[in-house]
Amino acid sequence: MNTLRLQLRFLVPLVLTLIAAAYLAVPLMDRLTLRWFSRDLNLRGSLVTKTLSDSIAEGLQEPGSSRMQSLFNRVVQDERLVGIGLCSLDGELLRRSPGFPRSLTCARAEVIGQQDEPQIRIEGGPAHVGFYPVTDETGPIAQLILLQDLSFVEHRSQDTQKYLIILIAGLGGIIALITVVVAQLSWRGWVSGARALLRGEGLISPLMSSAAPELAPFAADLRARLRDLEDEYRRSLGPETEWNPERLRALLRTQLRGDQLIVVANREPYIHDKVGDDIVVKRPASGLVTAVEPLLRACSGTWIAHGSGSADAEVVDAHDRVLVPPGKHEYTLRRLWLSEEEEKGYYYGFANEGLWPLCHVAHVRPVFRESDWEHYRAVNQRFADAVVAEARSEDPVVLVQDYHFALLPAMIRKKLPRATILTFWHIPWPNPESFGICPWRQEILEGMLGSTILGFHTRFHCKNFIETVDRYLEARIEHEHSTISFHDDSTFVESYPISIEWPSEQTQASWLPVAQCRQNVLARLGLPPDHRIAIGVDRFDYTKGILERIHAVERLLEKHPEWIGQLSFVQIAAPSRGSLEEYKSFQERIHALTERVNKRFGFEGYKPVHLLAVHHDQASLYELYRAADACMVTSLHDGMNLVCKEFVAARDDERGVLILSRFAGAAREMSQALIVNPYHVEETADALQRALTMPEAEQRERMGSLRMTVREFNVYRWAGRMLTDAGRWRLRERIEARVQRHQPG
Ligand code: ADQ
Repeated sequence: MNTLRLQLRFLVPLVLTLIAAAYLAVPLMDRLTLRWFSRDLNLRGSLVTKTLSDSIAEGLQEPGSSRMQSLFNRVVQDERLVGIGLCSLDGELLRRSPGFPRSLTCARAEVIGQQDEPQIRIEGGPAHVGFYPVTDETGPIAQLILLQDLSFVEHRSQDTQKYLIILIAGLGGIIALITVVVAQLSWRGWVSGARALLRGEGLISPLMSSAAPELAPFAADLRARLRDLEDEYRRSLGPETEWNPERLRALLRTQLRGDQLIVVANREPYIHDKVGDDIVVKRPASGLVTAVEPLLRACSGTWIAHGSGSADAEVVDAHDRVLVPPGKHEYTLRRLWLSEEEEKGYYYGFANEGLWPLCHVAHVRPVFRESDWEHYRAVNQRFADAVVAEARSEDPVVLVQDYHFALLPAMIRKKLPRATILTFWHIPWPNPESFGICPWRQEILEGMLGSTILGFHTRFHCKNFIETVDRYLEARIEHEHSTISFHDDSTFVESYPISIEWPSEQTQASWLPVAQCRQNVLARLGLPPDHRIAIGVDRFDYTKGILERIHAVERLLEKHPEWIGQLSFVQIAAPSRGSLEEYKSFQERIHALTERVNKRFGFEGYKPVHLLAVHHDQASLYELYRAADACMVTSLHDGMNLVCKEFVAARDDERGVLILSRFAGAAREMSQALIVNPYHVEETADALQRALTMPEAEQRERMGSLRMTVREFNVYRWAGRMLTDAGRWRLRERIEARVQRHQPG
């Protein structure tokens, strides 16, 4: 509508101007053409006069003869010559042809003949008046008046007018069309610019691009102002939006009326290991555990997981249950034992050699083996049986976690049709073409559609999933409600961006000051006190972009040799899936690369890259986060990534810079980080340079804003949104069941 109004505002004056131009141009054209034709007719007249001169001279010798008259009669047979008259030198009209007006005297013809537009109107229309001397060898002997038809000029002028108007109208039409197209395009450009601006990228990203480097300071300033406004807005919303354990508990009490909560995840939140004669408790390095544990601690319930610790079996009761966290006993951990064969086929095989690379498009080829699939199916069934055994009612709320359990939802639904099953897929979902290579794609989709609610980190993954179902199953999809109906069940597909638990005041109070953390970390690594450090914290996995990160550090040292001896990159890599060939060779490549870079730029007492491939406890992880100048998260593909959120949570001093891959789900929320394409080593190296030289005020500004985002969009909000949706769903089901009960017949 707005574009239309804008275009009309431009087009109406344009059309009016063209009409006015046509009105002015037509008479001008008429006069111009008339002059051209007059000049031609004069030439023609002179020629005719010259041709007739001899005959006229002879005629004048014989005044009584009729030769002159018959000559004139012949001459006017030319359709253009409408009259001819002969004047004596003293201005007397001696002869005239038929059609020559009586009123035209020689004197008048002479005056008219000298004008710019020598014409008179006679019976047949306008006529050109030419007045020419007739000469012989003695000099002028008479004057000849030639009247030539001018009506053809009028006809031509009318034709010219017609063509001119058509031309102007055509021209107007073309200009209008171009205007409309240009206006549409530029309007769309502005609209998308404005939309992007509202998303926080805005006109800034194009401005920040290399296309307009001179505008970069302006864009940075604009971005800073926008951030201020955004922060101000968030602050004004304040505690209204805060999600915490109390609110989650209240939600369970009110919306879910204290219904039983069962979590199914492959990984257990606490591992009991035998070290010598002692049993030690370990927390696994897992994003899923980091996210789901606070939920169960807040709401109690049962966590069913594979018992993988060497002393796990020693601490459980007769029903394979143990209360956790150790010493606090806030919820139940139910362990399920897997044989080596089962673990190999279901966990390492189908889940981690098949589904993991299938969903992460990170250029590692998925492997699908029939035997792995069989184990995957069987283990899923065993977990489903465990859920049924743990359920105290026929409608518990079951939270199924991750790609290890794609078949579980439908298996639970079969035994507990009234259960509310929330499945959360912690890794990306690929596009239908990529997913299509899985030989059991249909079974997997059908299994997942046993869920009441199916959650992904981002809308993009939801869209991919819905499109995959659309491609491979006969299901009804309601796009506007994001719902898939398959057989008699329907599944609500929604994005729930996962997060971490925001550290409590008590936890924050337990942290050492940042300066102390720096000192401890530097001392541990044998580095001088003013040394700068960048860090990476990951499971040792090929999707995390560790290789690309070390290449970027190497490139930085090449481009800015002033950092050699001043900067070290510390990579903490928790051992992961090391028995798989792909992981083994990847980890070897990282070790080799580290060695090469250290050889190239290191010297006695200085290593540019410190690779610590060991598991760290939470306290030492946070100490490292607090000690770092920059944290590099360069995943090649990541559902969300929690390390970046932990880094931000650890920085209560509002310093330190986050470098974040655009291929991590977290990049959608954390736009104040330095966002990079990890495949572009140069770009990542430049971002690292920018991070290391970033003024403190900018660090504070960026970190302050990031902290507010992570604090607000915390893991309780993630769980709360899912459970609220589940509560609404259950209420609807109950009402529907009641209505059906009261229906006659
Ligand atoms: P992960 O692939 O495991 O999670 P991520 O989200 O980064 O990835 O979580 C890793 C967790 O392990 C973090 O809590 C981190 O602190 C911890 N960790 C890493 N290295 C460690 C080390 N050396 N010692 C101890 N702990 C370490 C999957 C998906 C992610 C998604 C999460 C949650 O791949 O995209 O964010 O699930 O949904």
